Amino acid sequence: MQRSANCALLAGSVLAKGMLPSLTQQATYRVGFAQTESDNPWRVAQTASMKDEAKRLGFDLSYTDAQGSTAKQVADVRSLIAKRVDVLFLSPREDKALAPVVKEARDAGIPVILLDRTINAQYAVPGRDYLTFIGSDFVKEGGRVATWLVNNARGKKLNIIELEGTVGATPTIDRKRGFDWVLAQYPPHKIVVSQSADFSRDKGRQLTELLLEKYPEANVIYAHNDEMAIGAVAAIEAAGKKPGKDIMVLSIDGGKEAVKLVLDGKINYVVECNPRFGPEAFKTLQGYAKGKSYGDKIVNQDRDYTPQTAKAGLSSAY
Ligand code: GYE
Repeated sequence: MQRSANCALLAGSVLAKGMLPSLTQQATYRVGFAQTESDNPWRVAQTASMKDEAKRLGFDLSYTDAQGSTAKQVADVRSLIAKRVDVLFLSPREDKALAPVVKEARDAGIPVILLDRTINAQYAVPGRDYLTFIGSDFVKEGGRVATWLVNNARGKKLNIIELEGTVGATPTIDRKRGFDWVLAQYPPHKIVVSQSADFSRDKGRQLTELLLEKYPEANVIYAHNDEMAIGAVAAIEAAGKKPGKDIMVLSIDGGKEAVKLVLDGKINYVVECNPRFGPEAFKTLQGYAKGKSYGDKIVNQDRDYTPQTAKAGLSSAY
């Protein structure tokens, strides 16, 4: 980690350029949080966790909501830079498109911590352009779903529809990579089609409706998040079939609604992706100010929900 010395004095100066800005220890901080959208329970839970922790610590949090628009998120980050926040938390909607503003923040002397989605190292480098990434191991999440699925195929040949998340978002890229890699080792199971439904419930429902018609042999839906899986359950029912039985449904996130659907037998398996980032995010901020070093990422540990464990996990699901 390259840290520019005494960044409060150097902020925005030529010397600070290209290096990770340092952070002085203060009783309170002005913190920016650039969120991607707020139209689903995962985002709502994440924002609440960030706001609650800021409040508990008495830090001033400036929050922006990009409403599902990458262009708006770029503008939001620039507005937080203009506000001269001390630290910026960013959940980058896409990886490449957000890299330039991460570097603009760094050059303005503001350390950036990436939350829940990261930026690939070819576009922005941890320890130089931003401090670190806090989030789940998405490749592992996809791999866990595929492993559970092949172990529970019950002699059936699996023909899978994969509902991908937002194009260009790191969880989409990695959840696909992890799942596809494991599945490729278990022929004759296969993915019949893989398309984006943008992490959205409604798009998940519409796309499933279309794809079930086009691929009547499909007997599994693997959705990159709960929202799309819940949309898929509705589409399967509308087609007169039984979700969880005629067509297996698997997803990632682990919100209450999806965990309840596991209990109802309509979703077969969910890998958790915990949205409660507040405590770890602010702990990292304070640790950095104290001079602690951080690696490229801080990986959240996530549970899973099977028909056997869903009941016990429901009350603590977000
Ligand atoms: O799975 C999804 C959300 O970036 C890890 O984004 C996050 C994902 C999460 O919209 O539901």
